[in-house]
Amino acid sequence: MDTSRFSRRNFVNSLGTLAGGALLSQTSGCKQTGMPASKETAVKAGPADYTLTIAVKPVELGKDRIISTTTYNGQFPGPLLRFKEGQAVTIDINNQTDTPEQLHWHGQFVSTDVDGAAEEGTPFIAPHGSRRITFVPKPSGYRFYHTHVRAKADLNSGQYTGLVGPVYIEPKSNPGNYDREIFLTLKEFEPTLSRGGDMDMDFLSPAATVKDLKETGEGAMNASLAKGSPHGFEVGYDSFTINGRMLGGGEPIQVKQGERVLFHILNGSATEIRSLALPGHTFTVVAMDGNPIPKPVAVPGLWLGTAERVSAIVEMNHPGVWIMGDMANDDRMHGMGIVVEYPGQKGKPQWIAPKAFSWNYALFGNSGATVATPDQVFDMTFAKQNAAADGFNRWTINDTAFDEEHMHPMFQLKQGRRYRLRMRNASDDIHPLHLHRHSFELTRVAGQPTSGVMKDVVMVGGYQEMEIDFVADNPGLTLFHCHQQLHMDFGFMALFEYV
Ligand SMILES: [Cu+2]
Repeated sequence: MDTSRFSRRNFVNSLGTLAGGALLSQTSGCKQTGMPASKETAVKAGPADYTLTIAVKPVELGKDRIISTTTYNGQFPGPLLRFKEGQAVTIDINNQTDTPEQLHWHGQFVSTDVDGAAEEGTPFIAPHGSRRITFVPKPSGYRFYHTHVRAKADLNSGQYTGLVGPVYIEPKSNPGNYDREIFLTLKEFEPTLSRGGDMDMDFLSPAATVKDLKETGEGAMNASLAKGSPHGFEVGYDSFTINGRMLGGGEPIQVKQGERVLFHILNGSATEIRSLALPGHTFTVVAMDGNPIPKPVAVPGLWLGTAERVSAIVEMNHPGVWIMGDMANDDRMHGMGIVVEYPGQKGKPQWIAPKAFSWNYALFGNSGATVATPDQVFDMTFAKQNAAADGFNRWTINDTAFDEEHMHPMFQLKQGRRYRLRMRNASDDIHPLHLHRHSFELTRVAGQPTSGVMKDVVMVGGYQEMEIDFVADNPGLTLFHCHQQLHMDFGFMALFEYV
């Protein structure tokens, strides 16, 4: 341990307490990172608006179930940060761990200096160091923050830990027709590596696959297996939680008959796709990834890829004691659920599976609507090299795996132009693709045209295609990657640069 730094920090901390924090902020804000203040907003002196401290702490997932993991402020999920759209915030981020950290402001239009991705040039928060950032939160809606380091084979790192927390940016006006809001973060703990095959998930609609993608993907996989290679590593989990509590291990959600509850649901998983249903109730989706959809749509349940958010209103009109939980029985029985209880109702919480339904993003958009013609189309083909990276699958975009030697920007943007990404998935896995610092519009889902759904993560089905458009309106290096931690860590990333 670097004792000189340790003692200097202690000294500074005690001075900061005595002198009202002004000296502390000057010291910790710039010195340790060697970086100037954020270009978009001057870093203010004095106490920060928020402090987030990254440290390993015990987390109680349920009765007699305490684990140790890295957290924000000693809790899981990290504290709900409620910002006001357009009103600058100053945040101190302290890293009390032995490894460098990155804190990513997922879904916000911020500068590369604060976005929280080393690939874009955001400075690391040094081990036992801190960093002060100031930025203007935008756009309004449901966002989140999470660690953005590559974990690779270390399942005590990256988003396998508890480093996930919700953000809500209050719009300037809020016409919400609901009685109360409840934030739910879905997250697994106690990860382990396995050689198991992929989970068979066929919930996406349209289901049509593309012949040449399937031939390419299956050809590559069969060739690898024929050479005697096992399947690449996957990650499984021992415990499943909603807001850090396994089913039955936390307080039930108490609701009143007739109440309209707006649920803000985040899939905070490192690797898994989640689903959610509440027996006898429907979800009226009003926003996806925090962005209002063209019109509310009622569905029997929800599906969320890693990092996706859904905001949905549930009208409480079916009294009882219910389990709101994942439709996967095994995951729900290992904790992925929360009890919803009406007043005066007794008995064991009940689960009833909803009728089978599929998840079609186009259902939430405008059908038959035309979108603006893009200035340029980028073709992207995603492929898997089975078990090619020390037993892990290696992932490529247009035959290039992103790593320390291949960080060169793959795509060039001109400010103000509209671009289309034509994403083609030559693997059988579903990939939740994420674009940093911008949002995009879904324009074609597995061949079906749509418009009006603005997102920052979208699932692309196995051997399927998806088209998304975005406007290059936030200059600076921009990271694009699969949000599945195992995929992003082993090559599934690319950079856009503004030229
Ligand atoms: Cu992926």
